[in-house]
Amino acid sequence: MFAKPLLRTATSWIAIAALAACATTSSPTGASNANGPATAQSAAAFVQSAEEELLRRSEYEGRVAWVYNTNITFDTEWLLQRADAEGTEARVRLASEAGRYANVELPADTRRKVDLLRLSLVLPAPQREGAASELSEITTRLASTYSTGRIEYQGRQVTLDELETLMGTERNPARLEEMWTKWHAVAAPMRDDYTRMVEIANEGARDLGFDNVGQMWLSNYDMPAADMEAEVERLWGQLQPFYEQLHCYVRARLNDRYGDAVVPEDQPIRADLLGNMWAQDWSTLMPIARPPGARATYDTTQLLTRAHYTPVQMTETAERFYTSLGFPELPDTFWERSLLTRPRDRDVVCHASAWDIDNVDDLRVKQCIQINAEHFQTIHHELGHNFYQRAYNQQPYLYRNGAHDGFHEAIGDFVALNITPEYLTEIGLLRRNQIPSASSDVSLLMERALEKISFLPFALTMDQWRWQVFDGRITPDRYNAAWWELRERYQGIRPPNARDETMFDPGAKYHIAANVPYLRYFLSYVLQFQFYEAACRQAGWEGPLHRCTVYGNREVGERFARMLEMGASHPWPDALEAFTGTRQMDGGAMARYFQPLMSYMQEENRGRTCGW
Ligand code: X8Z
Ligand code: ZN
Repeated sequence: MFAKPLLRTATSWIAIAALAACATTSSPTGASNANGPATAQSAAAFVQSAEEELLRRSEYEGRVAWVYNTNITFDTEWLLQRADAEGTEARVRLASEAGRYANVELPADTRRKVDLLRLSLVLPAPQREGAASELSEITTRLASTYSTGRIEYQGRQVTLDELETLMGTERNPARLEEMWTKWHAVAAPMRDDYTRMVEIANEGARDLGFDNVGQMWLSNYDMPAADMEAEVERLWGQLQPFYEQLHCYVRARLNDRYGDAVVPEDQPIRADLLGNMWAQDWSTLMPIARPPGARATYDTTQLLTRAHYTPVQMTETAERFYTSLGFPELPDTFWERSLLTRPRDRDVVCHASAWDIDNVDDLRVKQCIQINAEHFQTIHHELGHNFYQRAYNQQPYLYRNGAHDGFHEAIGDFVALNITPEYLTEIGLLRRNQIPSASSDVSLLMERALEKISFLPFALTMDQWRWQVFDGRITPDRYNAAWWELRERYQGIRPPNARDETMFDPGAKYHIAANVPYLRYFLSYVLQFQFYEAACRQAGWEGPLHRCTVYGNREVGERFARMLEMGASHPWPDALEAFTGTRQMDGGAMARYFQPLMSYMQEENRGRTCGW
């Protein structure tokens, strides 16, 4: 991750390269080239000059990308394409040069930086003339098609952020199908661009000595790509039984609501009925999925609305959690330069992101905040990126990054797990007499499960599809069919109507249109529970895990900060160990958190035929 927007878009950092004209040919075998023989000494000099160059470029690229992201016009697209193409050329040149040191013995620190340089691109371009420009033109067009997409619904032009809210509140299947289908149609024109993009980027990956782009993405976890793929399988194996129970339980509740014709109990669930455009977060189904007989708990959206919260107040509240742990306040420039609501007069990239424009302290969030529970979570998520960025800003440039990308995604989500009823009382959003009693634990856990467990197979599908597209197992004539096969296999869902190859349904999700790898979120959902369990143990918490909050706990904050300050300076197991005491990613913490709910669901599902 180099550029600065965190959740860098394809455009802002895929590319990021430069000086195409003077690119040297790579020689991954380590032979000498125009730069002289590859030795430990030349490696140290190469790394130093690469860090200087990238630091310089990254601020420029960050500002160009910010201007595009907050005001999409012909000219900002033009600027972005150019900065992106130059950035890609520079990074390809550096990655290629780094490849020369593959078989040279180097001191550990230099070896780590050389390896990071080799992996610094999301979508590499081949080094031939014009390739980086063509790639940037395509990725910018894909990103803009997504972010400027609108549909006509009930006589008006509706943007995606509005549609997302409607998908969570509308319960009429015909209207849900209409919104879903029209939004997915926005992505159909992306198909040819996506096909060409895969060809170019794969050629770029092969030039750098990788089999394909997917293998390159999987090589970014301090272990061989094949081992990482096996790790993912292992983690999914730990948590899959929870998803199977949740799927079974939710399908039965939807069946109660909609009947056999709409939700047959032996079929995959219709994707548009799950309360979210991508069926990746089912928490808005809480009114339908609430355990029968359980008393209604509080509704966070209602608490925020009744307290007349504004987007700025939601952000201040999130900031306060971090300062309560001992982190310094955000700088004034954060408040002056962030974009916290959708502007009425121009197109922007509304998908939330966090930025560190100068790699030091020019931190910003860009989020079209709406006053609801999901956006309250998201602003905690985004600030997690910002506090991480500032914590590691003393590291050398190449280490100003997450221990791995899943860590970066997990920081703010770990903090948001601390939003318990007791915490909401402490900050004055919930009255003491509204704190749900222990008999509501199953409801509280159900709401979290609808958010967290439902997400896991979705996240896997996103990159399973891309890994297979990049390695050729999925060919362009099967893009859509393969997408739905994976969605059915992992998530047990189906589209509301027939799909065919004139459509491009994967592109209806931001991270595919914008080329942001997605495995990071799967890993984050596992890691955030490991962080949370460790933090609560450090705090001496003794009650049920999901009631624990470490709000205000400076000791936990200090130990947490020690992990964040490491950035990417060490292999990720070192960072994980610094905070949690373990060196392995492990679904056990998430499983323990949800165990009381698991027992409840198993009981409820007794006699049902689960699966699809
Ligand atoms: O993209 C995001 C963040 C920015 S890194 C808002 N998330 C994923 C998504 O929206 O699909 C957070 C959860 C998963
Ligand atoms: Zn994020």
